[in-house]
Amino acid sequence: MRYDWNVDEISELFELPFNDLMFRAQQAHRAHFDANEIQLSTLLSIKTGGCPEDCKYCPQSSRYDTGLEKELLMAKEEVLANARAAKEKGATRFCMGAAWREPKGRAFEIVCDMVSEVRDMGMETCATLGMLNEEQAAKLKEAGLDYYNHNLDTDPEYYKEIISTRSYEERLDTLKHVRAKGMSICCGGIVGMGETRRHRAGLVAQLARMNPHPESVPINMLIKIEGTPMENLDDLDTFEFIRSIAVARITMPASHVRLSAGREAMSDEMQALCFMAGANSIFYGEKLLTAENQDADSDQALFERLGLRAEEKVDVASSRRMVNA
Ligand code: SAM
Ligand code: DTB
Ligand code: SF4
Repeated sequence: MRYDWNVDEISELFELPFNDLMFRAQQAHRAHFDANEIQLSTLLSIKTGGCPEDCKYCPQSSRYDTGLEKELLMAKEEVLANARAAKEKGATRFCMGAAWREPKGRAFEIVCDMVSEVRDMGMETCATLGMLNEEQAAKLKEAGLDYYNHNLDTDPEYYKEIISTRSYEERLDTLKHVRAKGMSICCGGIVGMGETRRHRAGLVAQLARMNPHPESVPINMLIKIEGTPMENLDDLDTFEFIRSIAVARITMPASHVRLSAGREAMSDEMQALCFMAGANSIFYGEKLLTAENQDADSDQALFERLGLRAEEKVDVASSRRMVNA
């Protein structure tokens, strides 16, 4: 496994003829995975809107008028009912997201309880709650959290165009605490935010230089939300999105690369190309956090047409041993 990728090398991958890039990605994919299996994660927003951060893409920032109603922390029973429904539909991982800068006080304790109870249902647990300190990471681990999602979002240089209220370094610190407490990392970014190809290569370099690599790498296509500063950006060339997935697959061959936000606007053919480029995970269910997603029925129909299968639950501890081998 390589952890020394530099931005020039990754830019060269982006420059490859499309067919060559896809071939390289498929070789990497098949060396580590069954290429016809897709991991299914279901998201739930457990605390929506009113976030003090200024992430320019985000419908949940209180700085933009996106028409979203700010809500209180969802009741535990409702969260558990959602997790049960997700499990019944075939999801193996349940990810709870909160529009917080960082978790605090009683709400954090309640989230830890939610994590424990979802894990007791036999699902993998994931949470995305903003920045964590060492103590919070330890508490989540103790509660039974398998994965923590915290994205780098973009290249370190381009980052200052997107977010001013939290630094890149702070993000890396949170990831360090998560890793130190023995949880798996879900970390990726967004493409289509007006960045250059070099910036996309820079984001992938940040991820692929982590040792070990993040176990899950969500690649999000920007959803242009009305009311955010990004609502009128030009669309990214769809092949460039597929290339980003392929480059993530080649540089982090044993990680689950997730075709994440933006799938609702993608054709079946586009999604099939993303799977061919090495994506082997999706968000499954009608909603992401606040935005629409493909519905489960259309995903099942697409899987049927492509001969894809949902991945069975893997033992997190043993997959970690494989990654480190
Ligand atoms: N508040 C926490 C945080 O930012 O760490 C957790 C939730 S936040 C909504 C999780 C991730 O969703 C962001 O890091 C970003 O990558 C992604 N995201 C948010 N809005 C998006 C959009 N409009 N399009 C694509 N991805 C988006
Ligand atoms: C990730 O990388 N994408 C997800 C998840 N991690 C938390 C979130 C996408 C959010 C899209 C906008 C919304 O639903 O509000
Ligand atoms: Fe808040 Fe997370 Fe949205 Fe940023 S991405 S505004 S931190 S909810």
